[in-house]
Amino acid sequence: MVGKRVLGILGILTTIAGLGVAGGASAQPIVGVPHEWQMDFPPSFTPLMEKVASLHDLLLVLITVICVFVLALLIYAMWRFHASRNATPATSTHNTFLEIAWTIIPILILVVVAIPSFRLLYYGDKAVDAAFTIKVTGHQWYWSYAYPDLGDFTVESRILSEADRIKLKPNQPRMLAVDEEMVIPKGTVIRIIGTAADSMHGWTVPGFGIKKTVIPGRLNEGWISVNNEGYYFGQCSQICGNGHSYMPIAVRVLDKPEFDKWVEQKKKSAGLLPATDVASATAPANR
Ligand SMILES: [Cu+2]
Repeated sequence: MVGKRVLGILGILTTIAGLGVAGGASAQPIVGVPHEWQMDFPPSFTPLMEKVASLHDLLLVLITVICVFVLALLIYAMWRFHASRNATPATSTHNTFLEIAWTIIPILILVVVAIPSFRLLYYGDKAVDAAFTIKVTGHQWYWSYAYPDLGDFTVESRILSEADRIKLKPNQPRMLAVDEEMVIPKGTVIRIIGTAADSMHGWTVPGFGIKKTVIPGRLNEGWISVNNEGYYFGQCSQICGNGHSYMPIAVRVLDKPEFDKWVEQKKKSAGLLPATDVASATAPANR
């Protein structure tokens, strides 16, 4: 047990050392990645996840108070009404005050839970004033990301090949690194619409507070707005077949000028811009 814990601590130290190297090697540090011995939620990288975490904290307090109260009542009843202490039991069967109280108080607790829950559901449901839309499509077994508002190019994102997975670079977490990430600008509200090409998949990035089940023939909406640059990771969360564990989600967050450059490059390689005329890349997309 102690040996295991020491190994775990060593693992964390190695991860931290790895992050240092990654930070030096690329402009975007790895921030959204799980680590060994992690407890609790991942840190919140979007306003939505901040709200998810704070609702969780409220519920944790409520549920703890309720459990402690019920346990105390049980222990008290076992002690107070034990046969040795209470040889002749009372015959009363009703207590109007208690019956009203134990009906009304749980109703009030449920209302206290329901109000922030619904608020959070609607907050995460639809993007307000999104800068642009990314259409996420789940395939067996990879993700594709279309940017219809930015020239309609598509990025296909696959897990690293088996050969590359054996020799991971410092900024490539195992089973999470992909050949090409979804790229977004930081601090920008982005509408995510999700669908699937074959079976159901789940587009889930825990630190973003988003978990969209994507379904063939349907469009599901959500949104993200990531505050800081970096690499963030998630995994398909809907059992979708034998490649389920081989379709991680990787998101690279850039600052706005870098992102614009990336978009220009993508448009150019998709044949949406004349290859020689890079200056025209700044012109609005012809749609
Ligand atoms: Cu899947």
